[in-house]
Amino acid sequence: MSVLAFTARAGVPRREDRCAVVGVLNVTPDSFSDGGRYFHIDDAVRHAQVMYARGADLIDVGGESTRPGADRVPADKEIERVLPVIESLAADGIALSVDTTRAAVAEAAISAGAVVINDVSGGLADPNMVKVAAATGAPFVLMHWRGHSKEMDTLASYTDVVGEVRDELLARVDAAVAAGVAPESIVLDPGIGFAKRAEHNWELLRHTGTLAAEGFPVLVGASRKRFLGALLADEHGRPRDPDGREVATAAISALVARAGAWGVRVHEVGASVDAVTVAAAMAGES
Ligand code: PMM
Repeated sequence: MSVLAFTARAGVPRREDRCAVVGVLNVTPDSFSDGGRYFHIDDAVRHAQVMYARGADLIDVGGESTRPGADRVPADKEIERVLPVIESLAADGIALSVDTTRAAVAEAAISAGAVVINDVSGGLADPNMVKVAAATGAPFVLMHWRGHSKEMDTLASYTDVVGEVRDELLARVDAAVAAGVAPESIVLDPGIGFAKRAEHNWELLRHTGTLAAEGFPVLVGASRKRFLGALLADEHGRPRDPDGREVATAAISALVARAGAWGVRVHEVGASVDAVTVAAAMAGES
């Protein structure tokens, strides 16, 4: 069970004993690795309860797929997907974040009991998002983003990916703070796989400590992503299926935990809880 208490206006809680683990709950028919599996409320709620029991500190509920090329979902549809799940899980005392780029969805989710806003666009997609984050006082994850799913693969152009991602994220921090978001409620995320090619993802992961040195908690979401499928391709160059990327995901969880990440966002919670627990023990933290 989680030891983290996410409270509005109290900043981002940190675990003393290990890196936090955020469980992914995509209530969508089309996410890249678990699309459709938890589209029905009962399945979604049950899966979240299992992840929580396995040690998730937070469950990240999303109603719009962000896989490359995905079509957008209207806001009312997104709300319709996530709200019943959030209401049910919040009633069980489970800590929830809402994974959305829309202010209206974030606002509805927080009213329904979510305690963290996770915006993969870092406040860029919807100008009202920073205002909602400021008004609610909820911890606010700003992820590095350059454009919606349809166009993001064309935006993966960098000369210094680590420096550019850091500077673009810090610009989003400035925008959030200017709108009234407290700096202590901000979490930064390098946006693995979003407008990034494999080499960019590896470079960013290698420099997790550089982003963490900015002083904000850092969340890393590498779980089952395409670059792991490519790394683990078979002898014919066929990428490994998402379900077969779990050991690689857990390895990344251990390594970024060691490099100072605040949290990892993963599909298979148990494996990453074990991985970050090992990382903490190796570092002499637990
Ligand atoms: N990745 C996805 C969705 N939401 N949120 C954060 N903060 N960081 C991520 O890397 C991230 C995210 C896309 O992957 P999914 O299909 O596993 O949800």
